[in-house]
Amino acid sequence: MNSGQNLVQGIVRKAYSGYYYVYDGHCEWECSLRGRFRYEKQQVLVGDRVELAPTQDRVGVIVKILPRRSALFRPPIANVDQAIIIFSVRQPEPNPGLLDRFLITAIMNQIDPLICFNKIDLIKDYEFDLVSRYQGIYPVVVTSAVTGAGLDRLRGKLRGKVSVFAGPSGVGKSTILNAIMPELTLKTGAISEKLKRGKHTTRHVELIPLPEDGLVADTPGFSNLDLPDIKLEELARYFPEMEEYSGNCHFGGCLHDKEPGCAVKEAVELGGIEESRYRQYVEFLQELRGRRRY
Ligand SMILES: Nc1nc2c(ncn2[C@@H]2O[C@H](COP(=O)(O)OP(=O)(O)OP(=O)(O)O)[C@@H](O)[C@H]2O)c(=O)[nH]1
Ligand SMILES: [Zn+2]
Repeated sequence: MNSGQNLVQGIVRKAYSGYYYVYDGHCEWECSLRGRFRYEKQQVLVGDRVELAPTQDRVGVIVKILPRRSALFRPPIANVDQAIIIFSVRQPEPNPGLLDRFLITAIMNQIDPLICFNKIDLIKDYEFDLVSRYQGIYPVVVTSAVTGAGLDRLRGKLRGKVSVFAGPSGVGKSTILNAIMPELTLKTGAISEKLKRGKHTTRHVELIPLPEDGLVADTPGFSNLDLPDIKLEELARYFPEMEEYSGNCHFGGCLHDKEPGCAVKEAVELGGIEESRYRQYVEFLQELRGRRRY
């Protein structure tokens, strides 16, 4: 290969049977991998920033994977900036414990979480109590894919970033994606079909370019999520609202559980920390403790 050749930089948007589709910001290149990658067992993930050497019009060979900022393995995708964690306010009812598991998983993978409560058209009161559980801790957007409420705000949050839509099945992930890109409805419809099939075969991810800059991947719904392995004393880091207080606990290494003089528990009593979040923290603590015995 001619080393003086112009290389093109882009992001791997999808991978099918040995071919990688790389988006350079304007158009898509169908690429194979230089043999060396297979030899070195270096895996190219959707989301990877790569350099490709053009061989024909819109066809090339991936010659280099640029350093990854982050990598998720379920779904397999690299360099995600943010996870849009979508839960519906009804149908299905939201499960806050599961939402907290999604949050912890995102943070652990260096991905900024954004919570989206969808199907707001199904309830009367906009201030349903789950919003207050997260407000001020994580960005929260409230949407309805049916009425269009909140979709402009969500669109704004996706601009210029690589995002994944995550959340349980049936909360409206694909519907929102279609609603924010009306001009691509047919195409994304076809994509979600593929995604659904993907669930039963190999897991399949695809980054879809948004009309206003930014890439989004839809993922199949997860109905459960294992807590990652976290040291007990590190669990509080995944509850940012506790960090503000934990320095004032009487004991260094306080787990904010049964210890006396715990500033976190005091903040819960005084209303500085949402009690339901604290109870979830204690539940996770028990779960991680239980795991350690074996
Ligand atoms: N009332 C109401 N229904 C919605 C809304 N958004 C989606 N739905 C409906 O909810 C159902 C599930 O929507 P999907 O978009 O398939 O959900 P999903 O999260 O992609 O589900 P999976 O693909 O299983 O992960 C569909 O019948 C949608 O029409 C909404 O904002 N309001
Ligand atoms: Zn404490």
